[in-house]
Amino acid sequence: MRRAGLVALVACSLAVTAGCGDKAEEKTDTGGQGGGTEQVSLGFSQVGSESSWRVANTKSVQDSAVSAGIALDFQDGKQQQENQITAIRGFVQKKVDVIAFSPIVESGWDAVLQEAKDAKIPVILTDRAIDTTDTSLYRTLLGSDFVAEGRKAGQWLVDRYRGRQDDIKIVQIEGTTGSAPANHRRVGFTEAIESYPHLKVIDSKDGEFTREGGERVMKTFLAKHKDIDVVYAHNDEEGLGAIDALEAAGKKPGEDVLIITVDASRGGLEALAAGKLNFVVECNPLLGPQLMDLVKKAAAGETLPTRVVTDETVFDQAKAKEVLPTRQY
Ligand code: GYE
Repeated sequence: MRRAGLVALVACSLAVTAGCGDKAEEKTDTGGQGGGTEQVSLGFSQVGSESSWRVANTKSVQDSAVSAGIALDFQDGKQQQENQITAIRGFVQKKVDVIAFSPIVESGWDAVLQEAKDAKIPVILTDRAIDTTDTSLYRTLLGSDFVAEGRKAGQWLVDRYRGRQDDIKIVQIEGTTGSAPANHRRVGFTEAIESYPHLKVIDSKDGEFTREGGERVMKTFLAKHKDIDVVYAHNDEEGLGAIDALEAAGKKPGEDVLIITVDASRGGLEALAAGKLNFVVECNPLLGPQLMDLVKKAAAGETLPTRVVTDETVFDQAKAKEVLPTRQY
């Protein structure tokens, strides 16, 4: 039985409450940190735990649910879309008040989201977008602008090699194939460099957003291509994996080969401060507090903005050293 329902049942048996059993009366007053509002139940399906970004995101969602007084049903998708679909179906059966999820890939969600819509449960996308023609299947998308992140990475490269005429050979380690951040970070980067024909992407491969994936892909690039100048990795873990592969091949990451990554997690910023990465674009995982606000509004039947974009910056070595002592993740 879902938690809100269980709490309501206990409340009903303890007090004579007019209307117990009503859909609206099923919820109960949480008091305390919930600020006296009725307890809302949230089903949340996470991608997995592939990166420190993801771990920080999970913690942010869980901590914020506690402080917002929201009953969270957290399900780990373990990198599989089928697991996420099963979780969402489960949320519909449990009749949670709101469903939120971070879709591992962009396509293939229409059928299950239609089930949520039929059950009148509002859906909030967090972190990653979906590809659908029916935007009524979700209420809002909270998260970063991945195209902008890709552009920032590309722009840094344009500035770094301004005035150079010789070919600069770039390899790209992409995030999970079919995911919004991989698709959009590739598009933004390509857009930023496309008017500079000497900036050449000579190879691009999926590193699954993991350190092992980044290392494996970088090894194949090193075996295949001579004189790689730049690595553009779609997240810090893949960049750290590329560092491992370069060092194993006797090369100096950050000097012999420049590396750009996205996320700005502690591990990424440490490698940047140590001069092994050269530029890191920030992607903020601490979406929990904003998500809980949206959840409460959705549960109250309020209209949500269709898109909520998070504020983000970029880091060079000096800035990494400056923020590291207080970095939360
Ligand atoms: O950049 C990466 C994670 O979807 C923004 O997923 C997120 C990405 C993040 O695995 O580290």
